[in-house]
Amino acid sequence: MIDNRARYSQLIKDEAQRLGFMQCGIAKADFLEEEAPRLEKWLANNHNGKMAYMENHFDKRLDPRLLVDDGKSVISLTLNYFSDAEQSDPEAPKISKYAFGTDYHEVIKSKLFELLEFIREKIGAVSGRAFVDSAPVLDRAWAKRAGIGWIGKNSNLISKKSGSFFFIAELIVDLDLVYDNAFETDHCGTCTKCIDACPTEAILSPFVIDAKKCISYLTIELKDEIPNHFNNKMDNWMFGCDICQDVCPWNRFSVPHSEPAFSPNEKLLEMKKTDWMDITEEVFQMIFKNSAVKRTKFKGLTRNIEFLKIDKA
Ligand code: B12
Ligand code: SF4
Ligand code: SF4
Repeated sequence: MIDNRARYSQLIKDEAQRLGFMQCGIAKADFLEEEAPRLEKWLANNHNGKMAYMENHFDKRLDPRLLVDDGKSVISLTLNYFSDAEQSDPEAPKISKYAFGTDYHEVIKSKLFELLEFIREKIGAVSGRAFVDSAPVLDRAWAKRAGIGWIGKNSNLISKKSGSFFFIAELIVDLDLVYDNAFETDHCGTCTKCIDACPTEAILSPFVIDAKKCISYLTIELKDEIPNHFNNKMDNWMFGCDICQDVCPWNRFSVPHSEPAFSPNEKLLEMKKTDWMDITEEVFQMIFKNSAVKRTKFKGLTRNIEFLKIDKA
């Protein structure tokens, strides 16, 4: 019998590239032994804060075979979101690059479904599921296993070719494929730029983030008031934070994405500080129509903007 695994793996990688994914690697679906005690400790220390969903499905998060019956392979995919566009007013409250355009969940899901459909068409009756971000899957651990990059001290997955401004997604399938070598080397070396630059000291030690202190958590995930002790520490971020990636030397190699759906909303880039301070729900709905920023709702974004007013006081 001819072993088709190599041919299938190549077909999948070629199609992933055609769909616009930046990198594609494949790992054997297995228990994440090294990550299990780290995740357990992270949760035990309540580094997840009020993200209760991180406590759910502990076993599934560590074993993809519990998510897809007879799952054999995890196909890891990355999609570039780097943009060199900037908000025109340097005083305007800042928004993370990843949220400039259309919500990435929508954009990536449709590409993943196309890839799964392609696999079924070319290879046969393959069972599988598509995951991006919100599922109980350790996206970065899988991308590392699939040979895409290493986990940096800021806990982001970094690729030597393209830095870290990319999303990670997976297809978990019941198909045997050829597995890439895990990325075993660390290229942070003695650098500590991300740890030194984090304004809220959220990077407790290399690789360990206390989400409760991270501006991304405070501005997006936290539904309560932002605690007062973060006054003057938010560095003018109103949605997400890019600091620990902006300072990373590996991001000198980032190139702007070519995904039309991620093109920045022009109005968003033009808004002046005063426009943000006076933003109405109507303007919010217009600018963030298909954006991930809708996640905070108008109420959440204005809470963040209000907090920055105190910040500047
Ligand atoms: C919860 C979450 C957050 C939380 C917590 C962050 C965190 N570090 O966990 C908050 C809200 C703070 C957050 C912020 C951001 N996030 Co987020 N987030 C997630 C989510 C949903 C789960 C992450 C998770 O499982 N955390 C649990 C902890 C335990 O995992 P971990 O931090 O990866 O921890 C590992 C390391 O600590 C490692 N470790 C511990 N000790 C050691 C020692 C050694 C030697 C080594 C090698 C490793 C190691 O082991 C742990 C287990 O694998 C993922 C999506 C997903 N499903 O994976 C996106 C995800 C990680 N986020 C993403 C992004 C883009 C961001 C932001 C950049 C957004 C922004 N601009 O505001 C920031 C970056 C902040 C930061 N420095 O991490 C991307 C990262 C892409 C990439 N290139 O890495 C992901 C993968 C979403 C996606 N699908 O693209 N996020
Ligand atoms: S995203 Fe910002 S607040 Fe969060 S760890 Fe990185 S630098 Fe710190
Ligand atoms: S800034 Fe330095 S330490 Fe931090 S992730 Fe980048 S290379 Fe690693």
